Amino acid sequence: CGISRLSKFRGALLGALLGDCLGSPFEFDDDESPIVIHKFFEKLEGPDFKFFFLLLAPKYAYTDDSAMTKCVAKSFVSQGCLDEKDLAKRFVTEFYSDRRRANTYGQHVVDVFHKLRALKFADPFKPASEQFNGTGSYGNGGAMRISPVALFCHTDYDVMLHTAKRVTQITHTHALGVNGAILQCLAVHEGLTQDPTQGPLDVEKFTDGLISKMQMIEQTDEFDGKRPFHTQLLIMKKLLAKEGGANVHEVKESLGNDVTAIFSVPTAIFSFLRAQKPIPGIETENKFRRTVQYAISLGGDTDTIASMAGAIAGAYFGEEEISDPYRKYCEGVEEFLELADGLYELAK
Ligand code: F2R
Ligand code: MG
Ligand code: MG
Ligand code: MG
Repeated sequence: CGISRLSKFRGALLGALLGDCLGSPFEFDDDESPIVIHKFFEKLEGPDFKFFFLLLAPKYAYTDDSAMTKCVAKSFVSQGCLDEKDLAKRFVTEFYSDRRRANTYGQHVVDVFHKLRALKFADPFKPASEQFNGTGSYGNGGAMRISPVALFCHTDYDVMLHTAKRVTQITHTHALGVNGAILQCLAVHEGLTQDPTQGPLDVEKFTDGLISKMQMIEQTDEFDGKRPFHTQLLIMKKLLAKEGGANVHEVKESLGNDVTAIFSVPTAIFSFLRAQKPIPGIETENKFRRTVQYAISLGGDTDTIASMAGAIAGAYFGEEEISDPYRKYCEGVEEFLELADGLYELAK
């Protein structure tokens, strides 16, 4: 591959972090127009903004998405294996020790943290299984933190699926929550294995690969004979094939942009794939920026959709495509790069 594996590992974690930091100011601000978002990105890259930030050096803060991604990566690096109890403890410690970020978490996942702590982590999956009257959460909180699994398990597909499931089930046990995380993990993994120096990405092949994998993974008995993610991916494929590109309205309507995994993970994957070609109103040649900016312009759960899209883009392009301003103005960059290096060392 023309891009080093280390660069791809760093790109994946950096992409997840920067999508979260840059998307978070717009989360659920649905009146924000794509023009305002474009100006936000132009300003970040512009000279005035650089000067302003050199003087004051504030940073765009990360939210629960990156806080939990960090825990997953740290657990792998410190334990050298999947250790569910260790990971559950890290989620809980992170939540209770970093009060600045407490209100960025999902409304109900906090109950899991309370119970895990109260039960002294005796069974790291039990509190999650009790969510929503025992149906479990189908929020995107499992998918938003899954990128380290694609890195840590990149050489073994079956271990990767198993690990993605277990990492998710500490907080999300609903099949939609789990399969959403698996799909996002597969997309990051696919990004890692493809080589952008060998010509443009084969968008159709990328999509078909995910479609056939989800067809195998989704158990139809859980959904009245249906395969929800498989179905969403087929819709995504149709949108990608549209002459001149699908408009934002139809993307939001059909793929969604909310906090559920089913209506956000395919949207993030779509953002990455759509950004392989120019998008009207997004004037940049940089495809990492195009991916993240487009994901944010879809509105709704912008931090999470941009974070997931950013992780896929970063895994595909490597860290070289992620330009300086974004690194400089976002919180946590050094720590995430160190974690990517740690995962790379484990994977060597
Ligand atoms: N929480 C936020 N952002 C603040 C919310 C802003 C607010 N809505 C506003 O308008 O100002 N972001 C973070 O939360 C998302 C990840 O959430 P997670 O970890 O999946 O949490 P949870 O609580 O488990 O699920 C989220 C919601 O999904 C619905 N839901 C899930 N399972 C359900 C079920 N079985 N039955 C019914 N509803 C279910 C609930 O509404 C949950 O609250 C990310 O966006 C992250 O950035
Ligand atoms: Mg807001
Ligand atoms: Mg968040
Ligand atoms: Mg969010």
